[in-house]
Amino acid sequence: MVPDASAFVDACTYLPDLEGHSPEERCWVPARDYLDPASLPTSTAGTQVNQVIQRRIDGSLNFYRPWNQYKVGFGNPEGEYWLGLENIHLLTKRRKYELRVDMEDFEGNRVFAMYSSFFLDSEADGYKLHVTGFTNGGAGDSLAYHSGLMFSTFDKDQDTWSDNCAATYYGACWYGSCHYANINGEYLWGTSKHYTTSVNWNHWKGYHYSLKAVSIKIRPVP
Ligand SMILES: [Ca+2]
Repeated sequence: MVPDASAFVDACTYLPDLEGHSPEERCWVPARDYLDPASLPTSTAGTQVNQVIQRRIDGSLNFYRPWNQYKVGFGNPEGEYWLGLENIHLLTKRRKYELRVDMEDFEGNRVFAMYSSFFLDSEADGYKLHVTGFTNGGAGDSLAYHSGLMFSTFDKDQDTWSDNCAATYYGACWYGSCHYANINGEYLWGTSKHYTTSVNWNHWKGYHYSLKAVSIKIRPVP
């Protein structure tokens, strides 16, 4: 499903529409370049294209992973992928970024949520999430709740619940008590009897639906 990079990197632009596969849906950046925002590919329009920081497309990769892997990243930039909390923090502390979450269900519907401002605090501050400026692309805002919360994995509980959200809901996220978005949850292929444990974006498909695809991209803004 993911085409080769040379075919689209130069044409990759930021299209806030829902008609078919948008170019940025397929955009990627070599992992070795992630620490240098200046090395991000540039579109023909002269703007830097999106950096993919998270992508689920087919359930081929296990996302139930410990803290040290969420910190440094895992997967393949051309497929299922997590860039890594430290990398994301370093990118977003150097300059301003906007964030876009694209998602798709198993019926072929595609929606997105956009945020005009995004950054993560340092590890010492729990890689706390900061998003503001929501724009609705049909997905609804399932991330606002998570803004201001620290990141948790099953082996590092930094949520605001007396129990462990990551272990209970099989994910890793900026949990509170616990989530509206479980984008790193268990990949369960659509409607499921399981509640809140799968790849959920509650404001669009609820807690009983595991998305077919979800990706999070960030792009520098002036
Ligand atoms: Ca807890």
